[in-house]
Amino acid sequence: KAIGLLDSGVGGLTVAFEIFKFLPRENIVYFGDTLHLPYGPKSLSVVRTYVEKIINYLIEEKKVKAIIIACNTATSAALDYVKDKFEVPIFGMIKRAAFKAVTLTKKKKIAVIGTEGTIKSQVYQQAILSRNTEIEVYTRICPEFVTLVEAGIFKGPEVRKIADFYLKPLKNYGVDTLILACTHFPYLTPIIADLMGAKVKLVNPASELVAELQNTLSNLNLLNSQNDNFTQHQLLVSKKQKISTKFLQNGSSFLDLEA
Ligand code: DGN
Repeated sequence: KAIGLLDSGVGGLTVAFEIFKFLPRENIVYFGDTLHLPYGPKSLSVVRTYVEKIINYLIEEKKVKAIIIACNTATSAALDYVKDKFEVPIFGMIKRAAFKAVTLTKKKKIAVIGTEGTIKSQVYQQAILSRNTEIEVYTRICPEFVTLVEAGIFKGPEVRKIADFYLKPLKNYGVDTLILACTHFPYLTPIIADLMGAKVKLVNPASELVAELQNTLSNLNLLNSQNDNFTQHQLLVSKKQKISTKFLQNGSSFLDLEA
């Protein structure tokens, strides 16, 4: 059985990438809800209905053994709502990443960059403060990052200018830890890291998630073993039921696969 992943577009592939790297025996069914992209500016209740529908589909039609909501906006909107509604374990992007940032910050100043939905939901802020109330959390909504990544533009002067606009205030606040709280953003890691400077630690929630996934699936005896047959990964999108070349190119460039 496979693990089902969902996002609004190519962002969740950054999570798939971590799974391929650390749990190479696992098969993935990836659902990009390109019909409803972007999730970021939509109301959380609307996003919740999309997420519930996709989870239903992945469980009923694809028979997945676990679900990863590979999108911070969708996690903010729906994780608490869906997690006890289905019989398979459901994972989100946020808590572990927030806790990791708490352990990393020395200056007690953490920045969180994400979509409007994620930042306004305050889920990161609450998770961080639940561990340490002395931490100052600085947030920034970066919608253009999603647009750039979906367009396959990951570097160059245009990206640098937009990134500088978003990140400068956070740098000026003196944060020493930055959470990439949108699964689209790891595509832009080189520029973000360069602009923030070597002293600022970046947290990619996907890396934290994989550790949690491994633990939970192993406890439930759901990890694939050496004897399990390897079936192919599946990539599905909702828009016109077909995958655009752009989507494939973007995904492949991140995953380092042949397009
Ligand atoms: N990748 C999604 C996230 O992590 O929040 C959001 C992208 C979007 O739909 N705006």
